[in-house]
Amino acid sequence: MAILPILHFPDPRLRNPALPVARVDDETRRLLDDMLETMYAAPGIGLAAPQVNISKRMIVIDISEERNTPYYFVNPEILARRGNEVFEEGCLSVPNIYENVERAAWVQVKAVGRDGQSYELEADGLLAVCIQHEIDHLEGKLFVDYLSELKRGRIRKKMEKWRRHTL
Ligand code: GNR
Ligand code: NI
Repeated sequence: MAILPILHFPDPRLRNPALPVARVDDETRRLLDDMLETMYAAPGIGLAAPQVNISKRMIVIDISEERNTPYYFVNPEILARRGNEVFEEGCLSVPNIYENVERAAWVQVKAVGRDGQSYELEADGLLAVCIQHEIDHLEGKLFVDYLSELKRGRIRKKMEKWRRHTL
Protein backbone atom coordinates (compact mmCIF):
# COMPACT_ATOMS: atom_id res chain seq x y z
CA MET A 1 0.00 0.00 0.00
CA ALA A 2 1.12 3.54 -0.64
CA ILE A 3 0.06 7.09 0.10
CA LEU A 4 -0.20 9.03 -3.15
CA PRO A 5 0.33 12.81 -3.54
CA ILE A 6 -2.92 14.80 -3.96
CA LEU A 7 -3.26 17.43 -6.72
CA HIS A 8 -4.54 20.88 -5.74
CA PHE A 9 -6.80 23.43 -7.44
CA PRO A 10 -6.06 25.09 -9.87
CA ASP A 11 -3.94 22.22 -11.24
CA PRO A 12 -5.17 21.65 -14.83
CA ARG A 13 -4.81 17.86 -14.42
CA LEU A 14 -7.91 17.99 -12.16
CA ARG A 15 -9.88 19.17 -15.22
CA ASN A 16 -9.44 16.12 -17.49
CA PRO A 17 -12.44 13.79 -17.82
CA ALA A 18 -11.35 10.36 -16.53
CA LEU A 19 -11.49 7.22 -18.71
CA PRO A 20 -13.62 4.12 -17.98
CA VAL A 21 -11.88 1.14 -16.38
CA ALA A 22 -11.94 -1.81 -18.82
CA ARG A 23 -11.90 -4.52 -16.12
CA VAL A 24 -11.21 -4.81 -12.41
CA ASP A 25 -7.91 -6.67 -12.19
CA ASP A 26 -5.13 -6.86 -9.59
CA GLU A 27 -3.71 -3.52 -10.79
CA THR A 28 -7.15 -1.87 -10.35
CA ARG A 29 -7.44 -3.34 -6.84
CA ARG A 30 -3.95 -2.09 -5.98
CA LEU A 31 -4.89 1.43 -7.09
CA LEU A 32 -8.16 1.29 -5.11
CA ASP A 33 -6.24 0.17 -2.00
CA ASP A 34 -3.68 2.98 -2.43
CA MET A 35 -6.52 5.48 -2.89
CA LEU A 36 -8.21 4.26 0.31
CA GLU A 37 -4.98 4.51 2.29
CA THR A 38 -4.39 8.01 0.87
CA MET A 39 -7.97 9.03 1.78
CA TYR A 40 -7.66 7.71 5.37
CA ALA A 41 -4.29 9.43 5.83
CA ALA A 42 -5.44 12.80 4.45
CA PRO A 43 -7.94 12.46 6.25
CA GLY A 44 -11.00 12.59 4.00
CA ILE A 45 -14.33 10.81 3.52
CA GLY A 46 -13.92 10.31 -0.23
CA LEU A 47 -11.28 10.33 -2.95
CA ALA A 48 -11.51 10.17 -6.75
CA ALA A 49 -8.63 8.82 -8.86
CA PRO A 50 -8.01 12.13 -10.76
CA GLN A 51 -7.12 13.74 -7.40
CA VAL A 52 -4.08 11.47 -7.25
CA ASN A 53 -3.26 12.00 -10.93
CA ILE A 54 -4.89 8.76 -12.14
CA SER A 55 -7.26 9.57 -14.99
CA LYS A 56 -9.57 6.57 -14.43
CA ARG A 57 -13.19 6.34 -13.29
CA MET A 58 -12.54 5.07 -9.75
CA ILE A 59 -13.76 6.39 -6.39
CA VAL A 60 -13.37 5.33 -2.75
CA ILE A 61 -15.63 6.59 0.05
CA ASP A 62 -15.87 5.91 3.79
CA ILE A 63 -18.25 8.07 5.82
CA SER A 64 -18.21 5.79 8.91
CA GLU A 65 -16.95 7.16 12.28
CA GLU A 66 -14.81 4.03 12.72
CA ARG A 67 -13.22 4.41 9.25
CA ASN A 68 -13.81 0.73 8.57
CA THR A 69 -16.65 0.73 6.00
CA PRO A 70 -15.16 1.54 2.58
CA TYR A 71 -17.26 1.81 -0.57
CA TYR A 72 -15.60 1.25 -3.95
CA PHE A 73 -17.07 2.69 -7.14
CA VAL A 74 -15.56 1.76 -10.51
CA ASN A 75 -17.27 3.30 -13.58
CA PRO A 76 -20.09 4.80 -11.44
CA GLU A 77 -23.28 6.11 -13.06
CA ILE A 78 -26.09 8.05 -11.45
CA LEU A 79 -29.33 6.33 -12.54
CA ALA A 80 -31.75 8.66 -10.72
CA ARG A 81 -31.71 11.69 -8.45
CA ARG A 82 -34.41 13.29 -6.32
CA GLY A 83 -34.81 16.45 -4.30
CA ASN A 84 -32.35 19.19 -3.45
CA GLU A 85 -30.23 19.80 -0.39
CA VAL A 86 -27.54 22.33 0.56
CA PHE A 87 -24.45 21.01 2.34
CA GLU A 88 -21.21 22.68 3.38
CA GLU A 89 -18.53 20.93 1.34
CA GLY A 90 -14.78 20.74 1.44
CA CYS A 91 -12.31 19.02 -0.88
CA LEU A 92 -8.85 17.52 -0.38
CA SER A 93 -7.87 19.24 -3.64
CA VAL A 94 -9.03 22.64 -2.30
CA PRO A 95 -7.67 22.58 1.29
CA ASN A 96 -9.08 24.83 4.03
CA ILE A 97 -12.02 26.04 1.93
CA TYR A 98 -15.61 25.20 2.95
CA GLU A 99 -18.65 26.46 1.03
CA ASN A 100 -22.32 25.58 0.64
CA VAL A 101 -23.24 23.57 -2.46
CA GLU A 102 -26.72 22.47 -3.57
CA ARG A 103 -27.04 18.93 -4.93
CA ALA A 104 -29.64 16.18 -5.22
CA ALA A 105 -30.77 14.95 -1.78
CA TRP A 106 -31.08 11.32 -2.95
CA VAL A 107 -29.29 9.37 -5.67
CA GLN A 108 -29.48 5.89 -7.14
CA VAL A 109 -26.05 4.78 -8.36
CA LYS A 110 -24.77 1.86 -10.41
CA ALA A 111 -21.09 0.91 -10.18
CA VAL A 112 -18.64 -1.98 -10.27
CA GLY A 113 -17.17 -2.97 -6.90
CA ARG A 114 -13.66 -4.01 -5.86
CA ASP A 115 -14.69 -7.61 -6.57
CA GLY A 116 -15.55 -6.76 -10.20
CA GLN A 117 -19.29 -7.27 -9.61
CA SER A 118 -21.78 -4.65 -10.75
CA TYR A 119 -24.08 -3.34 -8.00
CA GLU A 120 -26.64 -0.63 -7.30
CA LEU A 121 -26.88 1.64 -4.28
CA GLU A 122 -29.38 4.23 -3.08
CA ALA A 123 -28.01 6.99 -0.88
CA ASP A 124 -29.13 10.14 0.91
CA GLY A 125 -27.50 12.50 3.42
CA LEU A 126 -23.71 12.74 3.53
CA LEU A 127 -23.21 9.64 1.36
CA ALA A 128 -25.33 11.15 -1.44
CA VAL A 129 -23.35 14.42 -1.21
CA CYS A 130 -20.05 12.57 -1.28
CA ILE A 131 -20.99 10.32 -4.24
CA GLN A 132 -22.00 13.36 -6.32
CA HIS A 133 -18.86 15.30 -5.29
CA GLU A 134 -16.63 12.35 -6.30
CA ILE A 135 -18.41 11.66 -9.62
CA ASP A 136 -17.90 15.35 -10.44
CA HIS A 137 -14.13 14.80 -10.02
CA LEU A 138 -14.33 12.09 -12.74
CA GLU A 139 -15.75 14.74 -15.09
CA GLY A 140 -13.04 17.27 -14.17
CA LYS A 141 -15.49 19.27 -12.09
CA LEU A 142 -14.76 20.72 -8.63
CA PHE A 143 -17.16 22.00 -5.95
CA VAL A 144 -15.78 25.53 -6.43
CA ASP A 145 -17.35 25.46 -9.93
CA TYR A 146 -20.76 25.83 -8.23
CA LEU A 147 -19.68 29.14 -6.63
CA SER A 148 -19.66 32.59 -8.20
CA GLU A 149 -16.72 33.54 -10.41
CA LEU A 150 -15.78 36.15 -7.80
CA LYS A 151 -15.60 33.55 -4.98
CA ARG A 152 -13.73 31.07 -7.17
CA GLY A 153 -11.19 33.74 -8.11
CA ARG A 154 -10.62 34.55 -4.44
CA ILE A 155 -10.18 30.86 -3.62
CA ARG A 156 -7.69 30.48 -6.47
CA LYS A 157 -5.66 33.41 -5.08
CA LYS A 158 -5.75 31.94 -1.55
CA MET A 159 -4.65 28.56 -2.88
CA GLU A 160 -1.74 30.04 -4.84
CA LYS A 161 -0.58 31.91 -1.71
CA TRP A 162 -1.05 28.81 0.50
CA ARG A 163 0.94 26.78 -2.03
CA ARG A 164 3.90 29.24 -1.94
CA HIS A 165 3.94 29.13 1.89
CA THR A 166 3.28 25.43 2.45
CA LEU A 167 4.88 23.52 -0.44
O1 GNR B 1 -13.18 14.73 2.83
C1 GNR B 1 -14.07 15.29 2.21
N1 GNR B 1 -15.11 15.83 2.88
C2 GNR B 1 -16.25 16.31 2.26
C3 GNR B 1 -17.13 17.08 3.02
C4 GNR B 1 -18.28 17.56 2.45
C5 GNR B 1 -18.59 17.28 1.15
C6 GNR B 1 -17.73 16.54 0.38
C7 GNR B 1 -16.56 16.05 0.93
S1 GNR B 1 -15.50 15.08 -0.04
C8 GNR B 1 -13.97 15.42 0.73
C9 GNR B 1 -12.88 14.57 0.15
C10 GNR B 1 -12.68 14.94 -1.30
O2 GNR B 1 -12.18 15.96 -1.68
N2 GNR B 1 -13.13 14.10 -2.19
O3 GNR B 1 -13.05 14.41 -3.49
NI1 NI C 1 -12.99 16.53 -3.65
